[in-house]
Amino acid sequence: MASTQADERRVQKIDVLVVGAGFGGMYALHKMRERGLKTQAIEAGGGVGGTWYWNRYPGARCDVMTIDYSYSFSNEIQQEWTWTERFCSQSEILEYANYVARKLDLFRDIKFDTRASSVEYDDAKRRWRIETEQGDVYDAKYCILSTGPLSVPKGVDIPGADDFQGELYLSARWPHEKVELDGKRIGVIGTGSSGVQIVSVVAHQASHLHVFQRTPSFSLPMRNAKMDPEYVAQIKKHYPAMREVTRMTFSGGTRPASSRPLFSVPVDERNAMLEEAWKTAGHNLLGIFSDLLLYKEANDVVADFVRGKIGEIVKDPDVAEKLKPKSEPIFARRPCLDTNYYEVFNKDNVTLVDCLSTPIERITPRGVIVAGEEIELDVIIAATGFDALTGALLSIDIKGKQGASLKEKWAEGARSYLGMAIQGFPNLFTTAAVNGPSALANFILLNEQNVNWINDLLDYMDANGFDTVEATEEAENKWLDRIALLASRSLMPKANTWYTGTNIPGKPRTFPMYAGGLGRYTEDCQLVAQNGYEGFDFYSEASPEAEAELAEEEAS
Ligand code: N01
Repeated sequence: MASTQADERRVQKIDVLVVGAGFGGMYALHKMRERGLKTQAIEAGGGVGGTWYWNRYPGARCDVMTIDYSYSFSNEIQQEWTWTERFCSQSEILEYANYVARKLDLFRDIKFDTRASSVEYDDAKRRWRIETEQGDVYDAKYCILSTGPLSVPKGVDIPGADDFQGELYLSARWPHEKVELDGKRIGVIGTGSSGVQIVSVVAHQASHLHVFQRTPSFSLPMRNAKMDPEYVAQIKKHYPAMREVTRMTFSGGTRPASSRPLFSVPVDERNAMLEEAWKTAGHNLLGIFSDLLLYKEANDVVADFVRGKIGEIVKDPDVAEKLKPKSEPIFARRPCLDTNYYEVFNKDNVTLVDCLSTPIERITPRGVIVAGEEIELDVIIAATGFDALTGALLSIDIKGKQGASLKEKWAEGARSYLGMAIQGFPNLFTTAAVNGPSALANFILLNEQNVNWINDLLDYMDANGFDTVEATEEAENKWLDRIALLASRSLMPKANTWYTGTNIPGKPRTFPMYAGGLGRYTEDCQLVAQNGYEGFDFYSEASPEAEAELAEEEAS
């Protein structure tokens, strides 16, 4: 931590530094300011909203219902804001984020276009020194990392990508200015949630669209619709009570969750339930039986049902067959929600390229080579995913006690306690991060739960005269055992996805998220608090040097 005098002059001394101004960072900033702490947030993007700031590709839309995907901490906010659609567009969610930021007067304490480069613990001062790529230096007692699970795009790992002379866009770094796609020859690489949404829209704009699909995804009909004002009024009237319930559910939302295992339901009734879910809202398919993520044979029934629907929609049997996912259980990779995705493959201007049998060999100045043939393109859209869960945290040089690096600590996989605290990194917190439910739960409610829990922890510290808190190694180990146990019961670790890290070459294969649901996770966290913040070590005012002196005095 070499620093010059000039460096020291520009150090800004604050209580809390929050990294990220997505929904987690925004709430963390608000809550820390509310408790009277001098708090600064920094954000790499040019505005608030996190993922919704960056992912502004055509068709970008949330796959969680808007009545759930919104802050619950302020009844004023949830009464004042009115969503227009069941599943809202990226632009409306971004508007919401900006509305909240204005309402809470957050902008004055967020520095945009500012990316954290290093976060280092000073053992002697028991404080964090945070440096940014833009040259800011902060000296903070606490650091809250709300960097998001899906914020580092994987990019295009295909030879020749730099040679392409046409327009190449990453879905997760979509330009702010209008991109003209009408009448162009477009190639979309990747068919996860982003790719599926893009394809469903640009198929109607392109002169010809090539969809480069490696692993097919299961996609379910979103059945989006305008909100009925009477329904909105009913939700608003009962919002506070409704939130009390939803934050203790598995997903953190109003999606149905059944306690009935699939084979407990007679076949006719079961089929009727599947049809009804498909017709009304595809995501209900995940919740109408209790064992779809636990029992492969039950999962197979739903997977077969969806494969059957693909076969019914897509007219060309060869194309339909290629679109049917076969290698992984349904829901083991996050299901996509779409609007007429499979239908676009019936259009004459859409060609599916099966990259499992014919991989993209390289990108050329004029297009893409597949099976030795060049497909000429004006535009390539890469929806190739993210270095998820750990990518954003590990892109910062984070060093804890005695200079220990987080990168080394996490070389074999992420290790933290409750997904909020890391042994060896005192007074540093993460929200909605790896080792918690993260992207498996309603992201906004999870962030609220995390920030509230951290806030309560700080209350406890204040009440007891502690100034430093650190997770113990034992607690971290036990927590990781719990995560592993929950994962071992789930089918989710079976797939090669960003959940398991297998989409990034060299990343250790793990299933690092808490698979027990938001409600159970919340109870686990509550229990830790009730047991006097079991699994944490606390220290009081004295610095380590002062403590060492005291120990010496006592010894003599
Ligand atoms: O990323 P992904 P995403 N050649 O990793 C393919 C959330 N989200 O951005 O699986 C060819 O799912 C890759 O193929 P394969 C949501 O949680 C939410 O789409 O590696 N293909 C895969 O098909 C989601 O789960 C919303 O074989 C290549 C695709 O790219 C998460 O974000 C919307 C390739 C990547 O899919 C991530 O979704 C969007 C290559 N070299 C995202 N490299 C909503 O709320 C990669 N691929 C609706």
